[in-house]
Amino acid sequence: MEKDFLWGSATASYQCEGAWNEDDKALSNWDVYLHENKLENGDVASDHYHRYKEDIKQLAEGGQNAYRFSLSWPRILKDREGTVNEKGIAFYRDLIKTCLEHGVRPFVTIFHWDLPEYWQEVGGWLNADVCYGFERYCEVCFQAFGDLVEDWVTINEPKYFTSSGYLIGNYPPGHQNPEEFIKAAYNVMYASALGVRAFRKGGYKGQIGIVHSFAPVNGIDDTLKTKIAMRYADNYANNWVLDTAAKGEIPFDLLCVLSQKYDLSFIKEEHLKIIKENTVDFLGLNYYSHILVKPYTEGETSLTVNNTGKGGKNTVIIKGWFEQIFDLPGAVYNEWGTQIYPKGLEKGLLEAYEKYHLPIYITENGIGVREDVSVEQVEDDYRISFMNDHIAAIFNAMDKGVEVKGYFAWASFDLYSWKNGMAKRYGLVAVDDDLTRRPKKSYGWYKKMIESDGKLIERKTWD
Ligand code: BGP
Repeated sequence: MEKDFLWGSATASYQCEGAWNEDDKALSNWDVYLHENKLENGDVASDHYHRYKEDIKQLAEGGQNAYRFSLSWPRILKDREGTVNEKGIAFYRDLIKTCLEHGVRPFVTIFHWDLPEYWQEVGGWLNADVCYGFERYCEVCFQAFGDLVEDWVTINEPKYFTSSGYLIGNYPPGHQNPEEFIKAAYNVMYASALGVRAFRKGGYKGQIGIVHSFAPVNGIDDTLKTKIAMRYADNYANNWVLDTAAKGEIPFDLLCVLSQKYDLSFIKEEHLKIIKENTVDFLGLNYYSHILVKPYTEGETSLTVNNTGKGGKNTVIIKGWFEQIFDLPGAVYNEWGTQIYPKGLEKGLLEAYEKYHLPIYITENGIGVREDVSVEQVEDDYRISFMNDHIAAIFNAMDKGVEVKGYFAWASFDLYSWKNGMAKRYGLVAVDDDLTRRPKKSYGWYKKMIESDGKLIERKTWD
């Protein structure tokens, strides 16, 4: 492996920090949404806010040389005017310094979904003012941490949180409105470009990228009809984020189709110019699964998500565009209906690199499982085999020339899974109900694998 290859793991502020109302933190949209709906929340989560030193030490002892985490916007800025909360800055500076003291590279996501409620109140991502609020927030982060951090991510998974919040309706603000989804999605990509512009203008050291919920698209056959369905699915799932961030171009065929049905007058020439001029340095790809599609047959658009882990698949049918399909012979799923499909990662990496020619980090990869964490050690052989096979897929892609520069397991330790709560565990380290940390078997395996410089990976090929 290259000497500077990053082997790490990842978390996100809302999912692990807790301390939701401490040290002058403002409310986030997730605080309010989960409280109002009386749902399991991240008030305490993994209590990382108070235990980050222990967590980072453990991560370093696990042989990892990078930690991907996110900054909480409402912890850093108190209001829409952008008043800085010095306590928030002090917290993250200390967290970052702790990383550096342990030889761990801080890989910082500026926004991982916890929007300040003061922005949600005025329309959230439907209000273009939020884009400029985000720009200001980025400037504050670069100024406060730019001397210590060299790897920046503007936004985590634009596709996933905007479709969940504005189309499917299972994330805040809980709307189901295609027009809103399109507008929010556009504003998020514009905001990301403004963040990149602020980084370049300030002349900060290092690199800046975006993280995408990468869902490579496969088709059931090679017919033209299926290929058209695949293009629709790719535009829906991937291209509007990746093309826009990497090439500075919103897919033109997507705009053509959308403009027939929706008013796109919120798209302004001056924004497009900023998007074009401020593309990213690298792509962060979160990989959980692929999507298999067939041509659209009948029925209304329908999107379902399994947030219970009790049966049911995450299904997308978009009227006139495509239908996602499941249950081909031999397919294996986790309890939340996500197919386990490492082959999709190899193929997806080849496709993404061919299209964008940018360095790639796998910024998340992992498996969510119900686990009894009261035991001395969780024997998570399924996680070891999941990670082995996905890393093998990455190695295959690298052998074929794809420039992958790092891998982050999701997650560093157990944390709150959006809408699934603590029932769906991803950590390399178990976090018990009393918040005690106990490394799982996978933590030790990952350490040995990193120490072996990847040689411990059992290599695989797929037909
Ligand atoms: C990604 C998010 C993460 C994380 C992960 C697992 O989409 O970036 O924040 O939650 O998915 O998803 P979930 O917790 O819904 O199973």
